[in-house]
Amino acid sequence: MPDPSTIRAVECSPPCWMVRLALEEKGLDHECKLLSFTAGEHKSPEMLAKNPRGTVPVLMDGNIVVYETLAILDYLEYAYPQPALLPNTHALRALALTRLHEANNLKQVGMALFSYLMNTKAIDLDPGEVDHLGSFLHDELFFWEYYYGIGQFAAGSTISLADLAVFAYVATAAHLGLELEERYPNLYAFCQRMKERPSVLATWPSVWKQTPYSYLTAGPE
Ligand SMILES: N[C@@H](CCC(=O)N[C@@H](CS)C(=O)NCC(=O)O)C(=O)O
Repeated sequence: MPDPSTIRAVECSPPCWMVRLALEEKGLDHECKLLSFTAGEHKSPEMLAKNPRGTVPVLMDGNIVVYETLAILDYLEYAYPQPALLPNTHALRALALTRLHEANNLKQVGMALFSYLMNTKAIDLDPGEVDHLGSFLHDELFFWEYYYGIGQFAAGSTISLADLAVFAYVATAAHLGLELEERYPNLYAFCQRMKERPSVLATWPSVWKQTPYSYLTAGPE
């Protein structure tokens, strides 16, 4: 890549995290500009000119601007095919793409819960609402626990874009107190493997405390 690409992201955002993971996994020289959500930097005139929806992540690669997480991942895989983050056999690619897009279900339930926890002051948190939103997450994790019992990664024995997406959501939930080890041993093992990867070490949210929160610790039975 002649000029390093730039990504505009916010920390602790799973969609931003998975794009950063893809850039790291591909070994692409890039600059990550972290924006402040609370200061509304993602809706600045400069950002809205790049993405009128004002969402992050946004990737700039030379004159090329890409937003929408899945579009960015697709673009990176096409523009920088090595190392591949999608398998090259038809069957495994089909599986990896299915899992990648299927992870939107995880996004839906995860983001509803994460947004509630992030946007509600601790004193106003309604445990019933946390349990309610958490129950949708648990229903969804059931699928992923099963998938990660089949293979080391979402599509066979090699990491793919699907794994980056799943990891970003599951690791965020774990940071909020989701207990993986007993209830979701396959997902736990997957996350442990991921945590050893240089891409994860390089992008682990700097603002995350050492000890996870306990919001999700007592999940519904
Ligand atoms: N469809 C977008 C959504 C990404 C997204 O939800 N980004 C959040 C941060 S986690 C955001 O920018 N929220 C600000 C907003 O919606 O105004 C994508 O996949 O890139």
